[in-house]
Amino acid sequence: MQHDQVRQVDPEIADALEAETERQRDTLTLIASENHVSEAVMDAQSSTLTNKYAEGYPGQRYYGGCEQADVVEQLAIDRAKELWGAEHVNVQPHSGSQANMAVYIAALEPGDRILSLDLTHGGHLSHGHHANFVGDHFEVQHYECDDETGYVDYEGLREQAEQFEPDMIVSGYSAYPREVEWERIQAAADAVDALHLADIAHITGLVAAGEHASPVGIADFVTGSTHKTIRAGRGGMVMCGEEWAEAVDKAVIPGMQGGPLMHNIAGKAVGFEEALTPEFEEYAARVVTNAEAMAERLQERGLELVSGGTDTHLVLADLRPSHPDTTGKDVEEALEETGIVLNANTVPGETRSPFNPSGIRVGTPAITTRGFTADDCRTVADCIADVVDAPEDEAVLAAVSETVDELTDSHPLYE
Ligand code: DSN
Repeated sequence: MQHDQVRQVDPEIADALEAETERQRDTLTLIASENHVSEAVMDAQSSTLTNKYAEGYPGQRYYGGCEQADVVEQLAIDRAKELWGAEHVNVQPHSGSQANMAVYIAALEPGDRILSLDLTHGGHLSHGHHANFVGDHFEVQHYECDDETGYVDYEGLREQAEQFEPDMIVSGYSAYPREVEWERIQAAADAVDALHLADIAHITGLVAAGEHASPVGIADFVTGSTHKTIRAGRGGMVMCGEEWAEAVDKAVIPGMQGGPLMHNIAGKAVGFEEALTPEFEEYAARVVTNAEAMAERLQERGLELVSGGTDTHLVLADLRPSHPDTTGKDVEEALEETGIVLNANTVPGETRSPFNPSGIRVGTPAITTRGFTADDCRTVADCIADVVDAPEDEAVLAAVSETVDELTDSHPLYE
């Protein structure tokens, strides 16, 4: 991918952009939150809509000249409604975290209580971590996954909700390999009269394609990012019932944002159009079967997986039982040398620091976009296992690097 226009003005940035495309081509993106959007989505994101201010909503803007902005945003909304079956959708949040922020602004008062999954068990910063503004502005307690099973401790969550009496329970996770039981969380919320926010950032595409149960129509609010498994333009969105529509829209603007990023909303609309096709359903199904193949092979190679497998797009391996002296960071860094890019991750019952945790998180959305099959994923799992076994062995790293080259050559990207 050439950046000739940029090059004429700014060769340093052109070099970096071209090198980034090369990096994505020549490496395997296994970061579970990343994907490779289509050139159509990127085309929309680099359109003249980047110039346009469009505060307000379609048909009700504070600025003139919003005719095309209205067309684009309305299409994004309509397509999102079709994909997820929501009554009301706001596509303006700049990210998934800001989508969550909009819900807190719409539904809570400072000091209200939030019950959410602990970050080290697979939660997210924006769910109330003490280092995030949410932890500062609200009283937050965390529920956990069961250390033994790796599944959300739904019973513990229910008991904690009864004691803590939260105003909101947050579900939906960043490093959770299993299907979330939305109804059980809703029942815990109903029992204490709490609102329920389901953050499906990681699994938007799986939910849209019916590969994961949907919380829409169960939880009061459903938030997501739009560039992960759904593979659309970068950003976030909020879905809710009509009763919350006005409060959510007001929370987004004027509550927390000014002008929407209309070029990104165009990218969301284009990606949503792509996701409404049968091809996308096939893609989402393959994301899951590829993750299952990866999980199976990693287990055959002696790695212990949190929850013993996966129902989703990601696998979380706990290195402690099989490789007590190897950390997630050791593996992340060694794999990066070979061209495999994933992230070290905390695991339930974490005993190390979040900067050098005990696990690795492996996701299949991006390699599935490149056309990887289940067999390819087993090969990738072997590469990972080889490096976990010998992260400092140069011969092993060289052999894995060669396999990565073969895999990237046979699955070209952005030709
Ligand atoms: N950074 C994303 C992830 O990797 O899960 C979440 O925001």
